[in-house]
Amino acid sequence: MSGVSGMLEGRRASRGRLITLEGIEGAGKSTVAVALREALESRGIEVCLTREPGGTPLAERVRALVLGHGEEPLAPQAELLLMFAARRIHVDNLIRPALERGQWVLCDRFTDATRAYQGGGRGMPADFIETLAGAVHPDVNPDLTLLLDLPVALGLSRAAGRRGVPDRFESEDVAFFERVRARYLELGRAQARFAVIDASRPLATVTADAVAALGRVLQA
Ligand code: Z5A
Repeated sequence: MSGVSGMLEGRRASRGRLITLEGIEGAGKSTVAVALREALESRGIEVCLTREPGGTPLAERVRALVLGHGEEPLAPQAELLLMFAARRIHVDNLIRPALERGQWVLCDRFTDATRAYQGGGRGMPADFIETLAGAVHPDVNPDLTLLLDLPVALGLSRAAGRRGVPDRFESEDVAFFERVRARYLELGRAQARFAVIDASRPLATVTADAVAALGRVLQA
């Protein structure tokens, strides 16, 4: 191997992986993310666990704006742009630097949430979302996406168990979450980077499947 190609190989080998968790409310993403972190760390892999919208102090401020009911209406276009504004901050200030250090990033929601919620749920055009995604994070995309899928009624009942004041999304009706779920499943069928996991089963079973799905990127 020549010097330059050897260096490039080395750089590729040391770059981390981006693993995203997706699903409707109450699917178990946050719970499963913690189990995945433990599974990766037990293999000696350094993990950065984060979430969207948010993940850095400034992006968390955008999260508060977009999830809060606030005093003024928030049009779907404004909501979409705020999601991508928060994402750009998150990618620049946390995700890309972590990947470049060789850490594996576990992200509770990423652009597939925008495709599902703002695209499927709110009806924003898919091509506009893809244009924004291409502009905001052209170089950072998931290596693996775990879609935790479950019936809407079950997700909402789990989430209701630990809810305080409902945020702007939690206040949506069942039909909204059915559209979100349907879009997630379309994405899951269309792209090989997805592992779709039946999240209606007991937590231990769901977690075991999620850890098993890591095999795809551990071997890559
Ligand atoms: N949003 C958007 O619209 N566009 C975007 O681009 C992005 C986000 C990035 C905030 O997300 C909102 O932002 C979100 C979409 C929107 N709104 N909604 N809906 P969030 O991730 O912060 O909020 P969330 O999805 O509502 O989180 P969540 O309800 O906490 O869901 P979860 O993380 O998937 O679930 P969990 O906290 O791990 O589990 C919920 C409960 O169920 C808990 O008591 C668990 O112990 C229990 N649980 C979990 N799994 C099981 C199983 N298998 N069996 C039994 N009980 C279980």
